[in-house]
Amino acid sequence: MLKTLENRGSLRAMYETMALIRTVETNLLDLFGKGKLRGTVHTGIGQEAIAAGVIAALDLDRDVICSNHRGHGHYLAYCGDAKGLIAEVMGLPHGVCRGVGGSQHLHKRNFYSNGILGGMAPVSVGMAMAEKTAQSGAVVVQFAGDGALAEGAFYESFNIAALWKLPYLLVVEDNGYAQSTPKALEQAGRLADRPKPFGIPVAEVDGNDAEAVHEAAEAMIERIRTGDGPGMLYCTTYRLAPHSKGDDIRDKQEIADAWTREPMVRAREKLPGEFCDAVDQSVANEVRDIIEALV
Ligand SMILES: Cc1ncc(C[n+]2csc(CCOP(=O)(O)OP(=O)(O)O)c2C)c(N)n1
Ligand SMILES: [Mg+2]
Repeated sequence: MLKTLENRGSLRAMYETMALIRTVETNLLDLFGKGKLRGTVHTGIGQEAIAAGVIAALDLDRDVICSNHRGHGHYLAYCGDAKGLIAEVMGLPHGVCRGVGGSQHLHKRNFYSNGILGGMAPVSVGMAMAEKTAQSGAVVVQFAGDGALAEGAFYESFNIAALWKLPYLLVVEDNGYAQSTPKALEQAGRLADRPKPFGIPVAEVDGNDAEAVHEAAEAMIERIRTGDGPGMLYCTTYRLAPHSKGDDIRDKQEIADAWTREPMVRAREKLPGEFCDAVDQSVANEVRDIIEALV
């Protein structure tokens, strides 16, 4: 499944990844509606280009990923394990964490997720310190939302990561909201400027453009891997689905507009239609078969 193409950073390969994420998460929402999931789900529908673009720039044999409550896309981009994820969210014993971790507590090889906002910042920086000490050459990548940047733990983590030149990349997925609170009601100043007083470089990118995300992530990771210290990749995007399920009070026109510039539409503008249709169909079949076997 997935990664049939050698160049993980090609738009075609990233489209495959995005299609897998979109299909799995759309099906998870459906399964939730049917009462088949254990606990809640937060989907990254509309934010897939960030997972696809960043993770295609990592060395999957050694780099470490620390994800958050909206982490299914990061997980799928990392390992493509749709069956392990779906079973996990259903609370089944053949889930990747035996059905005990659920949607927000995924772990496989070098992938870890946790739902406490900001909680993974000191953990990620500690892991980066361990990798530096071991001289492994690995980079630790943390994903966090715009709302999470209100947590003070980030600023202590920035300080240590910069002071000790740790191989830590924070990828911010700014979807403009923390649950139902728009960014402007929660955050003073520009979030992309937050790491600058620590001397941490920031790259700002259109988070719905998989190629742009990938290019910026590659440059940032290459620099961090040389031992030059941490960085932030600030991606602007939009969450197309509700925060978790039936809790959406955003303007309906705003959501409709966002569907016209979401990452898969954007990728399709540059790819042959037959290629995209074939990927969509193959992923739909694969996910349908997985679910039929689990339900
Ligand atoms: C410390 C903490 N406080 C509150 C919550 C509840 N909570 C879960 S997601 C969320 C909003 C997060 O917004 P953001 O960081 O922008 O991520 P997004 O959901 O938009 O991807 C909140 C308040 C939490 N998980 N952890
Ligand atoms: Mg947000």
